[in-house]
Amino acid sequence: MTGPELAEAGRLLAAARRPVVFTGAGMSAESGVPTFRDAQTGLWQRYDPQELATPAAFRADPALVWGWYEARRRGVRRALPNPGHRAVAAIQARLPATVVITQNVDDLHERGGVPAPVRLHGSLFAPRCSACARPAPLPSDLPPPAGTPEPRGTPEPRGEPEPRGEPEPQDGPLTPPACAGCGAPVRPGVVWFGEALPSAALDAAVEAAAGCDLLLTVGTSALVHPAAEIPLVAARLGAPVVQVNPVPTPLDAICAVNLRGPAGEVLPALVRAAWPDADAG
Ligand code: BV8
Ligand code: ZN
Repeated sequence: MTGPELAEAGRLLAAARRPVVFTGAGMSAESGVPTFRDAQTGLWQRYDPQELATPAAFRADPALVWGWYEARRRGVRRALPNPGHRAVAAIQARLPATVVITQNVDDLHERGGVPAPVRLHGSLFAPRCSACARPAPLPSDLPPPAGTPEPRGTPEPRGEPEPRGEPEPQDGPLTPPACAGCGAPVRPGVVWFGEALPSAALDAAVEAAAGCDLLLTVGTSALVHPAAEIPLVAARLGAPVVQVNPVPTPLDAICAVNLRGPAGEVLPALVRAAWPDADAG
C-alpha cells in the first residue's frame, strides 16, 4: 500500500505521543481466525455466533456452547500472530504510552508482542465457574500455541501440518468441566451478548480514548456496543481517527484517513511511513 492516504496516516502516527490502537476480528483474519462476519465451518455453520455467544444458549445447551469455544480455542492455538499484530507491537515499542484495546478473545496480540492489551470482551484462555466465578484450568490436552519451540528430543511430526485458525471438522459438543469449588459448569471467560463488559476494562478504554492524540481502528465493523463507541469518544474530543479495513464501515465518516486494505499489509506499511528507519516487526 502506498499513496497520499498512507503518507498522511504516517504523518499523524509520527506526530502522536499517546495513540490508541483499537482492534476487532479483522486484525486476526490473516492469521486464519474467522471473523464474526465470516461463515462458520463444520457443525457450527448451523449457528449464528451472536446466538451461541449468549447466557441463554449456555443454559439451554452447555455442551454445544463449551464445544464451540473449545474449537475456537484450538483454532487460535494453531494460529500465529500476523505482521499486523507485530506492527502494533512495534508502535507500542516506539511509543510506550500506546494503549491497545481489543474486542478479540484470541491471544494473538500478546503472542505478537503486546503484553497487556485492554480486553473489552474477555479471553478464550480464562475459563471460570458459571456460578462462583472461580477461575478454572484450561483443558489439559490443549496443544501449546503454534510457534512454541518443541521441547528438546520431541520426534518431528510427520505428514501434512494441520490447517491454521479454523475449527476442525470433527469439533463438536463437549460437556464443560465442573468447578473444583462448587461443582457448577465452567464457562468461557468471555463477555456474552447481554452481559456487561468488565468495568475496569471499559473504564480504561474510555479513559485512553478520551486522552489519546490519535486513534487507529483496525478490522472492526463497529456494530457491537458499547465497544463501537470507543472511536467516537476519541473523535468527539478532537483526536484524529485512522481506519484500517478493506471495506467501508459506520466509522468512515469520523475518520481523518481510511486505509482500505488488510491489516497484515497496511499496518507494517503504516509503521514504515511513520518511521522509515523502523523495523515494522
Ligand atoms: C450489553 C465475545 C448490557 C464473545 C463479543 C446499542 C445499540 C445496539 C445494540 C446494543 C447497544 N447496546 C447493547 C447492545 C446489544 C449488544 C450489541 O451491540 N448488539 C449488536 C450486535 C447490535 N451488545 C451487548 O450485548 C453487550 N452487552 O450491552 O450488556 C448490559 C449492560 C449493563 C448490565 C447488564 C447488561 C456485549 C457485547 C459483547 C459480546 N461479545 N465477543 C465471543 O467472542 O464469543 S462481541 C464479538 O462480536 C467480538 O468481540 C466483536 O466485538 C464483535 C464482532 O465485531 P468485529 O470484531 O468488528 O468483527 P466483525 O466480524 O463484525 O467484522 C470484521 C471486520 O474486519 C469487517 O469490517 C471486515 O471488513 C474487516 N476485515 C476482514 N478482514 C480484514 C479486516 N480488516 C482488516 N484486515 C483484514 N485482513
Ligand atoms: Zn464454582
